[in-house]
Amino acid sequence: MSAGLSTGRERNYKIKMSVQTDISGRDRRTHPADQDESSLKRFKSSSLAPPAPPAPVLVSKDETSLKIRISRYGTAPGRAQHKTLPLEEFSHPRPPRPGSGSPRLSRRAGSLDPSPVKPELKMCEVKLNNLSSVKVENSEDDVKPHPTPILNIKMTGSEIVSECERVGPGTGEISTSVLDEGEPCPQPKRRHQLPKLSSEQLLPNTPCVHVKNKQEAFSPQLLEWCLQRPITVIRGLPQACDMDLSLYTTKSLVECHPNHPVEIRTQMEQSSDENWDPSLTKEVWYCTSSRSHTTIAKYAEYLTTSFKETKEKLGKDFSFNPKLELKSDENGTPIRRTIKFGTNCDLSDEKKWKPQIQELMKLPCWLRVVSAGNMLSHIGHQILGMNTIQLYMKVPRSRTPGHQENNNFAAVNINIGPGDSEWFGVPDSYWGAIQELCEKSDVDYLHGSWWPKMEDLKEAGIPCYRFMQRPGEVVWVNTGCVHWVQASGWCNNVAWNTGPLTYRQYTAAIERYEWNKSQRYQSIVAMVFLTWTMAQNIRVTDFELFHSMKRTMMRSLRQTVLMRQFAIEQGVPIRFHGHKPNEPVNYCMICEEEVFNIFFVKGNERKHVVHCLRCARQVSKDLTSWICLEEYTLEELKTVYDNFVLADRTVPTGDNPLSLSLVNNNSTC
Ligand SMILES: O=C(O)CCC(=O)C(=O)O
Ligand SMILES: [Fe+2]
Ligand SMILES: [Zn+2]
Repeated sequence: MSAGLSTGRERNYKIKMSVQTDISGRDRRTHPADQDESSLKRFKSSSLAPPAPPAPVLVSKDETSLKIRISRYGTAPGRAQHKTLPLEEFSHPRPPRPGSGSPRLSRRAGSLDPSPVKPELKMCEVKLNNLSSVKVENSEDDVKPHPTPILNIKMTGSEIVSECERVGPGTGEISTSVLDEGEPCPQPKRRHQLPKLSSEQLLPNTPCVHVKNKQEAFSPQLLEWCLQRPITVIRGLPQACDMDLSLYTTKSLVECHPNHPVEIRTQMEQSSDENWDPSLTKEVWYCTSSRSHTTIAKYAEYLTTSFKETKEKLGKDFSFNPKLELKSDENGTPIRRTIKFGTNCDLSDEKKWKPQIQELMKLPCWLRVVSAGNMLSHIGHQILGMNTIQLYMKVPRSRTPGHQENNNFAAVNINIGPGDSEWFGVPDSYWGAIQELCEKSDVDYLHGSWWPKMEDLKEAGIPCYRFMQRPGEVVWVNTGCVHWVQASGWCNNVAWNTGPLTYRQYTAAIERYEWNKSQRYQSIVAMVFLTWTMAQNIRVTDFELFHSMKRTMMRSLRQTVLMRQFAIEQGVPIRFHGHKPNEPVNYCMICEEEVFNIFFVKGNERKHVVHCLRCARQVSKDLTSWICLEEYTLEELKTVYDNFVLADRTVPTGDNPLSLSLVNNNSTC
């Protein structure tokens, strides 16, 4: 399976990383591209299943069969993003509550010069949520709960199967949680559960690293630095890696594929310190925008017009980051224009965007779109914008509302220029506090689009990094960091996600996976499927990561046995469906939860609509007229489960200073 996979070896140069913010005198060095053997163009997906017999037509919500990086504007993720929505689509603001959210009529000057990046570095403590117990899986009937199998990860696959068969599925309410038995879904931390911060700590200096040469770029210290901080600006990286960023300029993109589609968000032009409601009478958290579509060439025309107009208007005061004139009418109501943001432009097609994709291979492997040490490279299919490149084309004031990445994965973003982008970032541990504020501000944290008000954050004691990303600068968004971005000038940005093979990243993704289920929000990264494929591809030396992955697999094996058994008890036929390599993951059409291995379709329908057991039972409790489909045999799953063992740290695996888990060379299946 893992032919061609090699150890994710990092070069262990003994250098001291220089840390500074001065970018003057940045020179272009011409080092040859450093080929890292751990980087692969494409990983094969799971070979768990043998070739499948002719399969029925499966219908899932995502007709493109591709998961899509979340659109930041309140469209549910994973849905086709090529439909035009009605104008003035409000992004899930909560219905107003009586007496709440008194309109703020004060118009503030709206600072045009956001806080500059301070030259000093500040160590930032990254805290993981200590998740409190709240939710207990509820049972529909008021009867004595059916006993649960007593399992632990030291048991063999066969022992787990026997124990599950011994206990049986009971009434069919089978937990799909991948957490420990009875462990409640992790709840977001409220602000009062976190320590008080000084006013200095509320506006911390942004971690910033200046990479001066290739050695520094490829040093393990740079990775270590980034993994230890919520967000980092990396300066000088494209130059150090001899990258040609002109491949991503509007001019080059138009020359390559003028008719390539771009999603447009029509927004109100406003300063990054304000967020007006559409009537411009009060400042709010929810963001309003409407969606439409165009092509790269047409957006480029719009960009050119916007650029020329500003140049004419500003004359000698023109800059690539033009100041916004904060005008208001005779009643004091602000006057704001509308602008168009070219967003979520998909550069995944390897034939179409070969030079653009290849150029990014010059980056250190942990920053690449595809690499052996990136969890998202093991899923075996494309998740648009996550394990493929996404392009943003911006005019001044284009806005990406607040969010965490799908399933809390990390992100890499390069500003191509010529203008700057202004970033705001809040450490992962405060996401619950932001969610609390979203709620107070009548907008849904997960489903809605929102732009936090700095004053509200300060008042709530939420720390926020604020900085400029200049052309050629890379922003590393670490696991779970909440962020929002506004262009100060005309600029393009390219971005993608990565999943460093660490316990922290894995558990953050799993916790969000469970939280998403509790919020009926689709997890774009199918964590159960990913865990099974990673178990085949990766040698895990970190005990905590191993333990968590093994637990996910154990829980998933448990579900398979109990669901199968329930189907058998109900007289439901079980058919082997298989899962072809590189085939995307199935999601329940109703609740949008990942269905790994076992799912249900109506026997009498020509097009088979994927249902999870819970949703199938909602249609008929005893599963009358349903068919159970299975993607892997129990034998296959047991083998993968048993073969996944904690790898020996003492076995030489190349330089791995951070004890990141390494990619397996062995073929296990
Ligand atoms: O450049 C932008 O506006 C998008 C930023 C973002 O959210 C990301 O790259 O993760
Ligand atoms: Fe993002
Ligand atoms: Zn369902």
